[in-house]
Amino acid sequence: MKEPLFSIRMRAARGDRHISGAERLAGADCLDGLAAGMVKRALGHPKGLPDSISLTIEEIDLSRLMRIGLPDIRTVGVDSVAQGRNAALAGLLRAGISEQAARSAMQALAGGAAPNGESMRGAMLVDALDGRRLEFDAARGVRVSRMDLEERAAAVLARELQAIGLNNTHVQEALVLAAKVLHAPGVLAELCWSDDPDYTAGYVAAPCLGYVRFPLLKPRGEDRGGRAFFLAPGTDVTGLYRFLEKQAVLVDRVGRMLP
Ligand code: WAQ
Ligand code: MG
Ligand code: MG
Ligand code: MG
Repeated sequence: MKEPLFSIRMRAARGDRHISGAERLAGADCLDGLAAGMVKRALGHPKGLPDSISLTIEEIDLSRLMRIGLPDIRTVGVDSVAQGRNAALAGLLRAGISEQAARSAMQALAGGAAPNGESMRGAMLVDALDGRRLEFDAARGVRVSRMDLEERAAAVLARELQAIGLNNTHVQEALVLAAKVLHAPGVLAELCWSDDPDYTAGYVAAPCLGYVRFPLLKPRGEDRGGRAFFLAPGTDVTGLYRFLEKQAVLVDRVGRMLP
């Protein structure tokens, strides 16, 4: 990527309803194209037309750029939402999350984790032992940004995802986000399913599991979804926010596609 490097982020909402968000890193020559694409995406979102779209562009401090790899990817076939959620629960338990914390996070995601009963703009932070919510603002959550794929890694990933029929924006963006989250201090695991009504897949990610996808974690048509990051008890939450929101991360290698 050309220097200087910029963070470009979009967020679209209608009133207090979160519609869409996106975050990329790019050189100055790519910013106009990315901005146009983000505006188009916000205006064409299945959650409806936003009444506000914010774009933020900020230069990144390259001396502090961190380079990481993507987790390995695996898909677990499931026949129903109940089976998907049970399999995701089993994954979280294997990653060391307590059953209470895993179940209460799932319940929150299913019921709309924001105070207005809808999806949050960012992720919940959940104590991995007692299940307590630790984010500072329950509508906003923590929004992970300042991360992207390097061009060469993006090309390799697109080719490899293509080969298994998974080359879509949801998967690519979720992989990059999960990679950064798994490198965050104190995060033991992540649980996610989309808030887009036509996208039913979700995943559990953890250092010991990689990125494990489940094609059905919610019913089609459902527009409540979100993310939970499970934290080791005693994690410095302020420091975690700083890392997730501010630390620039470039993904420069892909993981394995596991059967
Ligand atoms: N930081 C924190 N939370 C976020 C972010 C972010 N950058 N982006 C989205 N979220 C939260 C927010 O609560 C959204 O409502 C929710 O996650 C869902 O976001 O392998 O598409 O972008 O097939 O709709 C996962 C499965 C797809 C991909 C996830 O999420 C696969 C997806 P979406
Ligand atoms: Mg995203
Ligand atoms: Mg997204
Ligand atoms: Mg969405």
